[in-house]
Amino acid sequence: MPLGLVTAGESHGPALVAILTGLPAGLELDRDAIRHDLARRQAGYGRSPRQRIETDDVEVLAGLRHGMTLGTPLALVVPNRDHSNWAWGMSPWLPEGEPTGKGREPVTLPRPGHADLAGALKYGHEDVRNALERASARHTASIVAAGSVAKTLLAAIGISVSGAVVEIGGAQGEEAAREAIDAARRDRDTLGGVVEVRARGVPPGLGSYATKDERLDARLAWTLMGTQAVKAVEVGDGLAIARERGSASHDELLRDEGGYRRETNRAGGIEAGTSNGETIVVRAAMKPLPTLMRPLRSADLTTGDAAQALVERSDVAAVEALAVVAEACVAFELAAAARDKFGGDALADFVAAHRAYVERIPWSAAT
Ligand code: EPS
Repeated sequence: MPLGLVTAGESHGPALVAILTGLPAGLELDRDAIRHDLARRQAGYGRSPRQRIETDDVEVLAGLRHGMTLGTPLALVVPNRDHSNWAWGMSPWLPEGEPTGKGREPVTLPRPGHADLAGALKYGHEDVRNALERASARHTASIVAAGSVAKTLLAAIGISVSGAVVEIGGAQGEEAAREAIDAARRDRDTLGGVVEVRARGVPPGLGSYATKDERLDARLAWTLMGTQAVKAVEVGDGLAIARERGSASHDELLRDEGGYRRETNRAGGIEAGTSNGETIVVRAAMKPLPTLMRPLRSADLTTGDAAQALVERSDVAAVEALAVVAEACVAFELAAAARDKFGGDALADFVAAHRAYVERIPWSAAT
């Protein structure tokens, strides 16, 4: 059974849900580690006042007993605390009683850059809210919960994954980034940015050149591009080496008693869709958030009249959150690729297969 993930949940609905399949039995999960990752995703300068309402936590409904995975589907739930303010507006069933709280009025002013218009047209929604609720980056809380579990599985075979901010609105370094966010907030504007994820301890041979579906770089690009607001993905020095010669852009192979090694890592740890034993390095670029306090031009969905786009409570920048989300995405795909390589419906078998493999090949993890 390959490692799989299905998520569900609307931004202001009762909860977000993640169901993981194919997790080996016998993996000990740490509730605090998942909580820690959920809190990391919520932190960051420039987030919306929504984050003062939410204190994300995880509930487990299935697949775990006394902290140990059972080898059965693992069902995770992250409740939306803000739902209490939207209980009528986002009621799963036809609500009873007088309309009350948020979400009563239909939204008909699509925001440029958001899912609003495409979603309303595609699905025939007259209330844009029916599209924007699921498209919301709130969804990433369920991805982070699943990614946290994936990181625990990877840790069992010595792989660690961490995400970091590279730049926000073109500004590098924390102080410059804060200033850029403050300036954008003053101008009632938003910012995007770039994040980087590094995975250490990945042995050669995860993924494969055999088919497109198996290529590890394709899987990482898929999961990162599938994340809200991401518009570009880069593996290693992908963009820079497109302008250089081959002699300057490939990582030469050296061999010592530890096995093969490279002095450079311009390939970002992946050659021909297969991990090569170096640290995996991927970057994702995020567009500026489309909910603007000084809205762009739009046209009303019902009347067709020119209007300004919807103005809602929103973040100024969520690049720090993306660093945590991208880490979770990469961790999940690496865990899936490791599960493909090492099998193991029981954790001990997964670990033993990894050990036998790394003993067979001339490679040792960098220290
Ligand atoms: C989001 C809009 C904002 C963000 C939200 C993503 O939500 P709200 O409209 O409720 O203020 O806060 O992100 C989260 C709630 C979160 O937990 O990350 C959007 O439109 O994508």
